[in-house]
Amino acid sequence: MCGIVGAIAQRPVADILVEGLRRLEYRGYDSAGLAVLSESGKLQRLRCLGKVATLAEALADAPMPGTLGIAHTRWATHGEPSQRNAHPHICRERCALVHNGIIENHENLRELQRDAGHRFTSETDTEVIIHAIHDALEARHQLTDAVRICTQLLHGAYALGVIDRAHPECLVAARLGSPLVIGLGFQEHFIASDVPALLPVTNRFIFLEDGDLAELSRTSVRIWNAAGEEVQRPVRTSTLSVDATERGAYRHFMQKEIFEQPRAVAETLEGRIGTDQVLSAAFGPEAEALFAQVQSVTLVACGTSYHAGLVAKYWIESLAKVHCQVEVASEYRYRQPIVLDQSLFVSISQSGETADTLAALRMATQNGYLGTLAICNVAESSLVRESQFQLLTRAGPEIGVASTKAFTTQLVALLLLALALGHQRGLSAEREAHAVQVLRALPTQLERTLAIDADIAELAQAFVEKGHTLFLGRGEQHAIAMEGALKLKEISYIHAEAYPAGELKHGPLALIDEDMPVVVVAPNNALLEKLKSNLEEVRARGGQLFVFADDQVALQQTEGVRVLRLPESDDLIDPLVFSLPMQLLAYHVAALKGTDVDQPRNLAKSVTVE
Ligand code: HGA
Repeated sequence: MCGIVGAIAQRPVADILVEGLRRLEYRGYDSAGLAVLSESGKLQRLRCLGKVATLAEALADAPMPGTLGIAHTRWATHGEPSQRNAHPHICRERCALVHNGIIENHENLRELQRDAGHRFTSETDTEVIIHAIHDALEARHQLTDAVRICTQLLHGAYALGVIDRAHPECLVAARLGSPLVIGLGFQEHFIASDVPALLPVTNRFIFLEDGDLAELSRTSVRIWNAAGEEVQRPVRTSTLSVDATERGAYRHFMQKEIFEQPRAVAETLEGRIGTDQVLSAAFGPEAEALFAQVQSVTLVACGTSYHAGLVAKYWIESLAKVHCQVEVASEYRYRQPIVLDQSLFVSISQSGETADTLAALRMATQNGYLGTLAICNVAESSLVRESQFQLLTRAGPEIGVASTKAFTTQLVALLLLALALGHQRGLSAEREAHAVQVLRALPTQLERTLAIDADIAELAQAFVEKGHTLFLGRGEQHAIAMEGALKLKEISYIHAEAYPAGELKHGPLALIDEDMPVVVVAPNNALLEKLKSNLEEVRARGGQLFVFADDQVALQQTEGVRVLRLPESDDLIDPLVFSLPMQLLAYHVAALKGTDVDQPRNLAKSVTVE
């Protein structure tokens, strides 16, 4: 959340900064701004309410020449989205700052600074940072030292980019709890919240660690760790192409990402399954020994990743016969959970920077877990670095705020985990071999399932005018119903709730009428007959049913019951297969409504704040 870009170069940087923001816009898009130091040493600043495109237009009207600058796209936490709250924040026309994170002691600092004569121009928590840096600069500290002194005053989370009129050769960055990378060019250096921002200018990156402070000039990069020691961090070359973050011929990133799923799933499986078994070494060389000891699993995540965890509970219990609990990270981190003996802690996150999930992992490392495993889409993320074991999903960059391919690749990773645990705990060789075969065919199965797209585009008409929708499923499909409801809420703004179908009669049935479409996830499995009875209960009360079923399900399309057929698939992978129509339904409803599919209101991706 919130995107930061900074550049120190031999060439004008304003356009590089704005292009970087455009590529980070998935992180926040309520306002945007940049500050550039002019050749004459003046701080120029431009800030706009709204999206980066508005900023780009304003910049075209009033160019900002200069070779040192910082920029920001905001997802407000403190203070409404407005021009005055947009970053960069400036103190006395001298120094400027962009910030991602939350300063928890901002009220105390604000009071002290006000008493000391500072005038506040925003309601943000961020503004105290630039005043503190200013005061250290006025006390004759160099910019890097001033930022160091300031960070010692801060409680909370931050990624910072700072420039100062008196230091035209210097861009300073710092991070604690929010991500920040350095991009290395030839006689030019950059900072950004995420790699894609800088792909047009470099493919060489340094990933800052928590507590790091960095000083960038045109020709050098120096980094100090949390203990103040100068350190060398490894330089990594990104294999991402600039195109990987482009929309191509698709109308929206979300649509592109839905259709990328067969490939993303195939890549996530690559090298991780053998002829007839899961290759446990894919989790790390010592994973096999660890899995042999596991007696219980705790899965912790937020949002869509949490839904992936809910599905995995069924797999882990049935395949590995291991106790499994699934927790929402923002709740778990503030509980005093009982950790069972020989318990494995598994965190799930697309970005690996999700603040609550990261905090839960940090708590878990103190709580006597047998081991920690991260399932994540970003190799260099904090979650991956701080976990003992990792299994990377290989979804590629996901730009649409509503997660799609990150979710299905998480499901694949979790199914691999369930099988690897099962392998150590008596899962029969035949069952494992069968699962591996099914997984191998999964990308093709998903490809075939996507052929339902045109039917769903037509079906979406029935939802556009509705204000509420109910999603039903049983067993692991309840989690898929939850994910379907979440997708619809996120991008179409239609209220949607998911229930285990058996719970209908305990309350939600009261809501049913012809204005409340009911979406049902109905694969041909052991619970189908029970589910059918629940559908009768809806029909008997005039509810409109939209049932996603596979070819083998004996269900008639009748008045009030619309049946959408998916190609028959194995029970094991049904949660993956049935995720696709849920995503497509939300997508087409939102596209018909004309909402901002990729950047829905009030939301942002990569939730790096609490
Ligand atoms: N707290 C700052 C930055 C917000 C942020 O990082 N969001 O993800 C603000 O509200 O401006």
